[in-house]
Amino acid sequence: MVDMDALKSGDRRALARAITLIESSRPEDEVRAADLLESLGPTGATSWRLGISGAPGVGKSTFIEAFGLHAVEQGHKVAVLAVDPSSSLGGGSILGDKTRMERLSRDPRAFIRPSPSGGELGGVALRTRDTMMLVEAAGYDLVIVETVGVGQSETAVAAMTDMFLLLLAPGAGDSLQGVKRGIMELADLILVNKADGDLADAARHVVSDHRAAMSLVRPHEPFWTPKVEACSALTGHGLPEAWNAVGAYFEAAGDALTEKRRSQAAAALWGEVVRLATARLRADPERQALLHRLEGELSAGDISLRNAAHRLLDGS
Ligand SMILES: Nc1nc2c(ncn2[C@@H]2O[C@H](COP(=O)(O)OP(=O)(O)OP(=O)(O)O)[C@@H](O)[C@H]2O)c(=O)[nH]1
Ligand SMILES: [Mg+2]
Repeated sequence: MVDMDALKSGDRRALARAITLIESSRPEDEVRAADLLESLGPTGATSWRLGISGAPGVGKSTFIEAFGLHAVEQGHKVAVLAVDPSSSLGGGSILGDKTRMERLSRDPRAFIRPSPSGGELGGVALRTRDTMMLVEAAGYDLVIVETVGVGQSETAVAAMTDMFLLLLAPGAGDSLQGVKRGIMELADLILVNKADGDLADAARHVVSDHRAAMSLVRPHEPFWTPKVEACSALTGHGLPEAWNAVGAYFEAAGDALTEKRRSQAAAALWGEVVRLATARLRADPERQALLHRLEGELSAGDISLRNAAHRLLDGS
């Protein structure tokens, strides 16, 4: 059983137990997890939900540790969650290496949780979303959701957070061409990390290239023009400015945040309906037999794909 009072008073064991329940794929836990989430009531009224992405090695862990420690020094409670496409495929987890956030993970004002493993991206994202509600209920008011910049997961993270931060670093693979345009368009703040030592000059160039590129991108929030800044997670250079930029975003967002979250929740609801409906259809033996027949008709050219899809959905 999850002790709600303990969870709400910030008890880490109760929180960890609740997250384990949310992540469980046992059918009997589904109902308990749903009940638990409903008993939370609204969460996060004053929280900042920050998505962070960047290619492997740009310095996400180093940055989140330094940024997180800065935040707790300002009086915040910081939770770090992850959406990790590699762990969905049974590989390692980006937050598996808590060692790289050693100081933050030891800080009582911070809570770090690796990505739930297993399942497709949609399922992992849903569970991360639920976990976000739990950590908010437990009093964490800065929720950082990390993902690795390699695929679809950036979109999933941007769709569950208030602000999306893209980390770049000078060097191979991080040139303007290296970053997918679609991901840049999601960014509210681009930070060019490793602006220190020998890399400082190169970082400046990456900043000016991306400022030029971003000036051509249509802002996706009416209240905010995306910014590009340099920083060094290693030396701390530019971190207070990054913190201020995040603060400025939330100040500018004001009430618009409520509306943004509302439409994010609506989109997540439809996403979940699609996932559930697909799973139900796939599990239906009659549908499987029908699918088998339709496959034959499809390959013989007797039916169009769209008609086959309609029939599969209708079950006739
Ligand atoms: N010079 C310099 N090196 C940095 C900086 N931030 C991180 N690094 C180094 O870059 C390497 C990768 O840093 P991580 O923080 O592990 O990067 P990451 O993005 O979390 O990497 P993955 O978890 O593998 O995706 C490490 O050797 C860090 O010490 C920085 O600001 N300046
Ligand atoms: Mg990392």
